[in-house]
Amino acid sequence: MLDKFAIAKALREVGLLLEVKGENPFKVRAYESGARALEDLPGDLAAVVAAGRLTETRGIGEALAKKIAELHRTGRLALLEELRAELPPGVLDLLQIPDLGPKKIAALRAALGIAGVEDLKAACLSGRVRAVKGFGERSEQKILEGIRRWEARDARLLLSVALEGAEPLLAHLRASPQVQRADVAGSLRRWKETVGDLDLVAASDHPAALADHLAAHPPVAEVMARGEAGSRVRLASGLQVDLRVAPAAGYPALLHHLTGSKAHHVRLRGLARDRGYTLSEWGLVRLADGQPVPLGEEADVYRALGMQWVPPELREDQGEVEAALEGRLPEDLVRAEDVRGMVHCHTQYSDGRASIEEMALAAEAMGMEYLTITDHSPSAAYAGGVRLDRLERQWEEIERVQERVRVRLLRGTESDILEDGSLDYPDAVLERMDVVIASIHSRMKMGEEEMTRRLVRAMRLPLFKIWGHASGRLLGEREPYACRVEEVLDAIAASRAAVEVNGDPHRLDLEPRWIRLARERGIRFVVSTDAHAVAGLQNLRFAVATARRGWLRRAEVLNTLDAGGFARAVRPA
Ligand code: DGT
Ligand code: CA
Ligand code: CA
Ligand code: ZN
Repeated sequence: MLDKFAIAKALREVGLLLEVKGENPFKVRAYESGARALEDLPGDLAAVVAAGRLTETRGIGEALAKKIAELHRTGRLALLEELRAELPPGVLDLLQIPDLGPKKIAALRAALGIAGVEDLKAACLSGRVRAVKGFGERSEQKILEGIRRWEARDARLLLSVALEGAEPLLAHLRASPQVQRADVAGSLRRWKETVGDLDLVAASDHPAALADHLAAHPPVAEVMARGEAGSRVRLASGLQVDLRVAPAAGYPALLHHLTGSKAHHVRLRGLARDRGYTLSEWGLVRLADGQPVPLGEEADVYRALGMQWVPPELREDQGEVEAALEGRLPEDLVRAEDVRGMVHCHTQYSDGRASIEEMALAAEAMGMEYLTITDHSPSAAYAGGVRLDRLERQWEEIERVQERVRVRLLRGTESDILEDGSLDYPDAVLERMDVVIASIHSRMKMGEEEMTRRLVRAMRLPLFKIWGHASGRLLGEREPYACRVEEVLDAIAASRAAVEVNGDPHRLDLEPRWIRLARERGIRFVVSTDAHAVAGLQNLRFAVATARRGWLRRAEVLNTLDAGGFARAVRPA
């Protein structure tokens, strides 16, 4: 059965396809507004459909209600399937190109058989578009420019890249005397692994001056729009930034609104209505007398609705609303300041750039009590895996450096999980380590059955190990390998093992939905950096954020223990 967001998406697609076909604009718009109404529909969709009460919602008429019911019941819509059969899939992308409306698309399709953006780009580059009636050299250039912008807009950025763009911007805004407060909102504040665009919020009585101030920031390449409520700019890096401005009294509601997620908000709006309020970016308003509830902080929104404050990382409608209403949202989610040791760090012995001492001093400067030195094992030859003779030398060096630093150095390895599920290095060597991380770096394309068996076997080995970058995904580059994760988690729960939350911004692995399934099994975690240089130690914040998105509490994270406690908890033998 489809949920309301999936149904809304299908309705939008119908609207767009009808638009390309040149249908009556009112009909086209009905699908878009119907989709929006559906997304904001409070309560249980199944009940509303069953009771035939869809049409009670403004924006949903008789005809649309039928289609929603059909989608809800069958997961399909005959009309949508007809339209898809009639039009090539790429035309939806064409509609997204600025200045390219349905009429022009129809003309280009008829004259050149353009079926998608790639076709259109090629046609522009080879000068075929200018030959079509109604187009010219100038419009060809404009279309190419539009395609370039569309391509840039389509790309989602890594969390870390977005954060790098956001931090100086935020500092720039906060430096303005006309700004009382400013914060990051949107997916970045929720620490999502990728970010579509940056949302910033500022409290100020001078929105126009603030728009100028933002435009004067050197990384801003283009001002795309500006008005009383804020402005939208594009940075030279391609990152799009939405700045929204409100007077101080309206700031908490605006920050809350723009933090999202949309799904979380839909739930809160429903709750607000049940309690006699409306909640929007403009504030929380009592329906009875139209009076706004004064909000000093974002937390006041939740207080007024009779629920716990929900940390931004949890605002995804994944059960946090129910938990906050019942007061069972954990108050002790792991925080960066809880972490007492750096786990999963590489040095020059394998593919790291820093020496043992440099890593140690950097960890010490960050206030860490211990650091695990976990270079690659011999099988990872491409990454300079440490062979036995060099391992002896590394251990000697660790001993020497230990005399000069306060931070406790633990000797370990990131041992390859070999094809058959055994670990690299002989057992006798592994047993002499302080800590063993076990990761897959080879034969990642094996089938689900074989991969699951390989991992279950590795996790069941008697020595304690930490499953490293568990899913193997590289964001935007490599999908997780095929594997029945829950079966591996079952094996971990029954053996001596823990799971890593890897803070490398390309990985952020294990991802939150799997973390939650592991938690349910009582599995323990580490938050790690996978640092290959001193700078990589800063990955800790991404690991912590990802752990929080998976609802991990401090007590579930082994490297919140002191050095002695941690060493006892992870001792291999
Ligand atoms: P992104 O940019 O794709 O990584 O994800 P977000 O969550 O930053 O989304 P964005 O930038 O489109 O909008 C920022 C927030 O504004 C979003 O998290 C919630 C709110 N918002 C935007 N559009 C809607 C909407 O149509 N309905 C509701 N309820 N909230 C919205
Ligand atoms: Ca955003
Ligand atoms: Ca936005
Ligand atoms: Zn690795």
